[in-house]
Amino acid sequence: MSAYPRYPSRSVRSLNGVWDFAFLGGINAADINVSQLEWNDRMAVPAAFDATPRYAGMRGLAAYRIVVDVAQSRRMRLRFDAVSFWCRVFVDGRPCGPDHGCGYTPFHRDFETGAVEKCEVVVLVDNRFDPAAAPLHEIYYDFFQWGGIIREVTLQTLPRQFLDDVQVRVANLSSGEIEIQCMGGDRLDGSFPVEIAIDGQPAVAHNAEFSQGRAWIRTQVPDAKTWSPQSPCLHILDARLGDDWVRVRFGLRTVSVRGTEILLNGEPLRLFGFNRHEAHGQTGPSLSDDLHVHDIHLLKKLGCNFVRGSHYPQDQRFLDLCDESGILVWEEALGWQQKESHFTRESFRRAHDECLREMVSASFNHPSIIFWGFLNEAQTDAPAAVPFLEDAARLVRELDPTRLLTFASNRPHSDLCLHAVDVISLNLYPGWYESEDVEDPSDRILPGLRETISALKSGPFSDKPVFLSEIGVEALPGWHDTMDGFYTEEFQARYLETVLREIRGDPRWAGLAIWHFADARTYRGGRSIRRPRAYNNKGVFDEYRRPKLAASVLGDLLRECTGAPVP
Ligand code: ADA
Repeated sequence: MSAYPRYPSRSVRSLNGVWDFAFLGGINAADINVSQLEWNDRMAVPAAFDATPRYAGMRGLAAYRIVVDVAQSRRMRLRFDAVSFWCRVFVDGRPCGPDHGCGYTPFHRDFETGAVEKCEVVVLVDNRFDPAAAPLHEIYYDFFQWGGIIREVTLQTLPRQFLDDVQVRVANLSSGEIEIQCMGGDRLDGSFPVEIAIDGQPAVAHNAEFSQGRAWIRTQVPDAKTWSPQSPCLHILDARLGDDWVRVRFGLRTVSVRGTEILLNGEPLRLFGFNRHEAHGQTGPSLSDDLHVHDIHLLKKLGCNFVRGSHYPQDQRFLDLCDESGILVWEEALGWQQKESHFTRESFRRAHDECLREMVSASFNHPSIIFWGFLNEAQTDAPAAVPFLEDAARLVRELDPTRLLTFASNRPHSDLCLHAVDVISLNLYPGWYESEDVEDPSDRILPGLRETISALKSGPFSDKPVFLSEIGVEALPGWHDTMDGFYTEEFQARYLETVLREIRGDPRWAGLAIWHFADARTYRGGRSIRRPRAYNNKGVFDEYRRPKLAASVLGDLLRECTGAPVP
């Protein structure tokens, strides 16, 4: 269960476990009567059903079922941390709320109980690519998209009056003053007393004026401690409204830009780390707590201070661990190389906006997150991209003006959208792609990096930070060869060492995120012709986190870059 928010006054139960299951295949949800399904199998929740041997690689409609104990005549809340790609929730045979079509964001569905003690919950889940049902999922993405209830499910009993969310912003870092945004359930309106207690200190009652469901409270954090990678101090805030009590964890830190520098708590900071897919060789997208902890340990052991959650909203449990470990995070909406045609499709815009809203709402209080991102390598040199990206940027800044905005561009010289973000981020692969014409692509690495940064130094964005958001090469696990060429672990180690030394030595780069942390399953079928093993093998670990040569040689260099202590 994610560490925060907590609801001490509500009954909150985890529904993780083994549910009834039925794979329905090519049928459409509209043709299903959930009361007449034959439950002929069982499936773990959370898990991807198509990561299990029986349903490996199968796409279609699936159904999950659980009978839950409920309080009589109460409002219940089902919270799903992620269901991929698309789902429709039923309670006692009746649809409960709208369909949900983004496979990586938390959402909830509420229902009222009558004079009953149990309710049947059925969830229809579909992992087929369907631009109408799941506009953000595309078959051409270079990462496998699994299906199922892939993150945890909880069931809450709500009080009559409740707080939907509590967001904490830093008002003044040096004094420890914070601004708390309370979101009242059912768009609370009017004046209500809200008690605020911080770190177990005596509660202070505030007369909160709710307008359209929101109220703002300013207060001081007693014994305020700043959050930083070196000292990831966290504070606990309790907010009580009537019978409801919400507990959130937050960190006091600010992130900003000053010319070409990124500042954390007013001090220049350079970022060095990895891109990480939330995927594992055994479980696919559903990582247990121990696997998340394992990855954090490896990131810290390598001396990283940064991780990009590519290319979708992250599991809240991983973000909790980043908060506790002082690893800075780039979290982004689901997307990969969106085309110009996406930007004029209303269904895509609606889905993209919803993904941004759900991501920011779920992750707001994580001090580790310093960047919001979206539209990885989208066609942002197309004219239609400009208004789309500007609108998305405006939405994110409305939702959260406290963090920096960026997107990973692979077209630095033609991009039309770089003006809309705070940090210019570039995915570059010199000496890997487009090197078919040479026998030793290594000669392309430094010229490729230097030409790009030089052009930006003199261009219209010479006053913005530039971050190398992706760079890397494939290494097949265990492959060594006297020629040390492509796909050998030696070539990858040498390539990354060259890149890391270059970025470390040129302060015009705000840092880099290596592509990527661990090998991750990608295309099935014809598209995998470009991906040996049907994996993206650019990890410095394989998909089971077994280290390649690069993982053994980069630690000292990364620690020199971040100042992290030797483990
Ligand atoms: C792109 C993309 C990554 C991955 C990478 C690669 O930069 O953002 O998801 O596909 O290329 O391995 O080529």
